[in-house]
Amino acid sequence: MADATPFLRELRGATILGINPPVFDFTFFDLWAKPLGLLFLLDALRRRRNTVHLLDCIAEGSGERLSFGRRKLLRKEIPKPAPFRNIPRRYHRFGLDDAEILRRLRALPRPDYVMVTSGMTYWYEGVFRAVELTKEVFPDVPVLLGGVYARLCPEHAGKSGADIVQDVLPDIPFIRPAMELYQEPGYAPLLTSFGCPLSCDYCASKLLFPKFIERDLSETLGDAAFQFSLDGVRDAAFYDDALLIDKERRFYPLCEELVSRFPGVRYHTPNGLHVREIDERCAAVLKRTGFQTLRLSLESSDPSFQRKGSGKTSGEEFRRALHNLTKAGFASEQMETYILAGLPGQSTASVEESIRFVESCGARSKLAEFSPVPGTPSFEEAASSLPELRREPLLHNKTAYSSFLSGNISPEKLQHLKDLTKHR
Ligand code: B12
Repeated sequence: MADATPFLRELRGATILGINPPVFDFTFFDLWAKPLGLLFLLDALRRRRNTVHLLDCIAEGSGERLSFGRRKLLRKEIPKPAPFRNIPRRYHRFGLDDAEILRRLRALPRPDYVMVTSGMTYWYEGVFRAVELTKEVFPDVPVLLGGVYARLCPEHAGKSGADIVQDVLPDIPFIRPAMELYQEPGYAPLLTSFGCPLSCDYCASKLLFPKFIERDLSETLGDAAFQFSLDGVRDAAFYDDALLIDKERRFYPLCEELVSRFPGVRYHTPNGLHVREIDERCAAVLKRTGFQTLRLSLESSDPSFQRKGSGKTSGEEFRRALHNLTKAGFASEQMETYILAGLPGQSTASVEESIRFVESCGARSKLAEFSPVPGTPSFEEAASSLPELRREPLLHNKTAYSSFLSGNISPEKLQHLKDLTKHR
């Protein structure tokens, strides 16, 4: 646990290898998932006259093309780790296998530093493996570990074998992600702001980015222009937590520029949009700009639950947003609505009611199984009945926690709810 920011800021003339580890999980899909923080960091380091390389164990192992620039991920069934022994679901390793990672590491010039990123807290097995394999090939090279897991579980990440665990936000200007390090980037991850001004009980955005930081319009546009100039990139996914907040000042001017400068690009919002913001004009702007797939954050139609979500939306607002989107020309299959399931104290009936409500508004629902995220009020609530959550981040796994470990929702009931969301 340390702050390597001053060191990163001063680093010049070094060779740096960035690694996105393989993922060990029950399920994982390429929902336009790129290691954005690491890619920003590599670009920033290169601007300081360092030489950078990337080993993305997920992207490099991917194959068949899917819709909207995504790819099918390499996947192999593996034995379950001990805490999941009794969970009757298949467990997989996504991305390159050990032999392939070793081969690729050996083919690279010896770096002066290795930067390993991390995603979900419960993906640490892949992180540990990446550090171990790196140390096997480059035993004397210092390894820095950063990313979501490192920041939310710094103590646990101390056991990764990395030399430095970066648990704070590096205060380094991020200009654009180094997407040209991919042979076939496929799509552009875009970000107009870091963090979120809201503070929902189940979300760690405030912990990861204590201040809501908006990027300049010109900066985001420069970033987009560069990424759209890369071979074959016709799709872009926004990673923002609060894309539509203050939309008149930020989002609308951005869209105006995007339409005129990059016609034909298709946009996606895999991270949910705030539905309260989707008034008639906003829906029309989304449509005109070329948004193709929208995910909407409802979480629940239950008012008592909505308070946990900062009161950020109500059923009536959702109905209105849906009406506006439909009127603007979005088809129901383009709009999926996140409904959270498996929270402590949440009844199955309330989840079912939320699903029915969403369908009655002409939209499709997408169940998001709850993952307790350390440092959040929902985590504390979850940990009061399952204290092991504090010791073992694997237990934060959404599939494992919500219906098998917590008993919050039985696997049969969860399946029933999933069936309700299936479409013809
Ligand atoms: C975009 C996003 C997604 C995308 C994909 C992201 C990806 N690349 O894989 C999608 C929509 C698919 C997704 C899905 C889910 N997500 Co999500 N997601 C995010 C989000 C909004 C942004 C991540 C991001 O790219 N940020 C921007 C970049 C710039 O930041 P960064 O990568 O963190 O990097 C920063 C630092 O860490 C540092 N850094 C990064 N790497 C390195 C390396 C070194 C060496 C150093 C020094 C520094 C460094 O640099 C950056 C700037 O500080 C975060 C919330 C957030 N605001 O971070 C949630 C978040 C990570 N997701 C979360 C959750 C809960 C989920 C889901 C489980 C939701 C659900 N119930 O279905 C699913 C899980 C999917 C799965 N397969 O299991 C949780 C974490 C859960 C956990 N236990 O860890 C978060 C924190 C949101 C929350 N609810 O609190 N997600």
